[in-house]
Amino acid sequence: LDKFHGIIPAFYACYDDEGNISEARTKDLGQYLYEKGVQGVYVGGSSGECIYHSLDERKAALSYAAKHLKGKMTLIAHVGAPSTRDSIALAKHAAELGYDALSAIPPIYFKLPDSAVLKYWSEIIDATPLDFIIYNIPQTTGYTLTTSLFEKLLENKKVIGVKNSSMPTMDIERFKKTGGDNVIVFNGPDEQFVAGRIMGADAGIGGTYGAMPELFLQANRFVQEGKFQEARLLQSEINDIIIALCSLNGSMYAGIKEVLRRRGVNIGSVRGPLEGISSEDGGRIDNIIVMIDQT
Ligand code: HMN
Repeated sequence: LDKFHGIIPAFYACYDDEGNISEARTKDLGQYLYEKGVQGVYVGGSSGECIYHSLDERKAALSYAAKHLKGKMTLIAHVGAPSTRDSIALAKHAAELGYDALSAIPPIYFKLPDSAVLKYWSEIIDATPLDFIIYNIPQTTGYTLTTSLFEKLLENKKVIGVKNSSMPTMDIERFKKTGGDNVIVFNGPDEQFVAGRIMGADAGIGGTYGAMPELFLQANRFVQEGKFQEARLLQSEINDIIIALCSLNGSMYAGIKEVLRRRGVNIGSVRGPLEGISSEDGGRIDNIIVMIDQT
């Protein structure tokens, strides 16, 4: 499972100037992250704006990322979709492209019982030979993974871990305790990356890593070296930056994309209903870049 250990940015949706998924810009973002030295990418998740894409667009996003990053880093495909059928189609596509693992949120919109959630994940897992990472993100899906369902899922050897985006770091501790050394637990909330690592997360997948990969790589090194005071202080600086990104008029992702654009990586803006940046955001983004560069 070593290939999953480290900093794994959630890959952003890369659009051309007309708002279509862009292969050229996917390549640019991939190259940027590769040069920063990240362990892998998580493609087509929340930060990939998957929820706003057609099935064909999602397939294209997975294809472009694989085409330009396969062999360079670990590739995780998020394939969760409203229907099991679409999720399976995405899973098969990702397997053909050579992804290292699949991942999926639980079913969304209708509140379904654990039996349906288990069936949904199991059917995705059975559709390909790939390993599977459960995605627990209660604040957006309304569904909370329990340790007992987690245990049941782990009976399937293809289930290698969980990306936990719930806020209590205790959830990370519980999942790690339940799965032990055979599973990999990913920290989801970037605001508590350091805490998550200390509570048992082996690695991190995050939506703000792309804006400041060097800072998360450094925080991870501090934790590995047992330099917890340094790690805590760096996390505090990171949190100032995340709060500034979340305080823009535009959506956080629009802000991150503007940061990237000013760093020479243009991946377009965001798709509605996410809001683009406003004119007032310009100066705030100047500040955010100073914060990132001075940390
Ligand atoms: C993804 O699926 O693309 C992200 O990795 C999800 C990730 O856990 C993010 N959570 C949400 O978007 C709700 C966080 O990285 C989040 O962006 C960050 O903690 C800032 O709030």
